[in-house]
Amino acid sequence: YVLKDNEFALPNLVGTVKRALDNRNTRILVVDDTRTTRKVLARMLSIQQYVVVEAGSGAEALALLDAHPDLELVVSDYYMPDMDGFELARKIRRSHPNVRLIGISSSTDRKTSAGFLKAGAHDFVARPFVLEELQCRIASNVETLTQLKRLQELAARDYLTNLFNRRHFFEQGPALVETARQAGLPASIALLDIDHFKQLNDRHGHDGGDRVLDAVARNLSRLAEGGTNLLARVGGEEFAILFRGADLAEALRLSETIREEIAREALLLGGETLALTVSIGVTEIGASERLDASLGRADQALYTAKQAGRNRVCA
Ligand code: GH3
Ligand code: MG
Ligand code: MG
Ligand code: MG
Repeated sequence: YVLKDNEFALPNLVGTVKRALDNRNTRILVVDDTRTTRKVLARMLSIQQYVVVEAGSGAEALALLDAHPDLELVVSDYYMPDMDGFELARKIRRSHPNVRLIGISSSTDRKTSAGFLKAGAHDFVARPFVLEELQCRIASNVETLTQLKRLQELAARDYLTNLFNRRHFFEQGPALVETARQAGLPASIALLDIDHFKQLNDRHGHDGGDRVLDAVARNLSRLAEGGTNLLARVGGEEFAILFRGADLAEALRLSETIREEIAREALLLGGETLALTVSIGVTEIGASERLDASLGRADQALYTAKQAGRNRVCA
């Protein structure tokens, strides 16, 4: 199949295609044992500004997907010597469930497209390639990827503060603790609760309280969100920080700094300067301990801090 240069002129794009072209940073993996086919596809796709990576076999494709989590879309041939497209599709669906997969089928053989769909592919493109069909099928899959990412982001965030929410904390926390363990490092949790928040709500209304929560969240992001920490709003006016690589002593030091910074910050609300303080309970996460058990212990330490007069850090 020989592509003439004028075939690359973009037709009048509407809807899906147009939107997907706004998401051109999508990385596409093209898998085909025939170099010529790979090059034709790669050229058609890179003309549309997608970033294209090529693999000459199923094994190479799987290795590339393992090494590059930013590869989100795979276009795969069927006939390949070591591992055919169906087997590759099944393997990708098992090992990389978020990757979109498009099979290449010959337009004279409908069984290949059916086989790809049965093996878990999301779509297929027929050969010989027709530029507009390829564009549209790629574009609609890219759009699905974009929407999924948007939904995942929404599901992980708290609407008021835009911090990670409790669900995300419990979904991602255990894996973060595990990476610390594998590196031989400790991990700790701090549970932070705003002092006398009810009074603040009573005095300034629920909206005022919300603004204070947002301000505290922004402060915490600045103080505690970083490469090795996981910060989340885990309750109404409760926030949790998972410190990776910090033992109890280190987590106590970090929490004390956070407490001081928040107490120092002057918050202006309804023409009034608020003296806002927080209490923090800290605990080190035990080996192979469940995250909710660690958080429960941090909650007990928080209770101790409240009993001892608030605006303090306890273990
Ligand atoms: P303590 O020092 O013992 O923590 O006292 P407190 O008044 O902060 O007591 P508590 O933690 O039990 O009160 C939490 C209050 O936070 C109760 C609830 O009405 C309020 N709250 C929870 N979520 C929100 C929210 O999203 N917005 C606002 N404005 N208030 C909230
Ligand atoms: Mg082939
Ligand atoms: Mg509370
Ligand atoms: Mg409170």
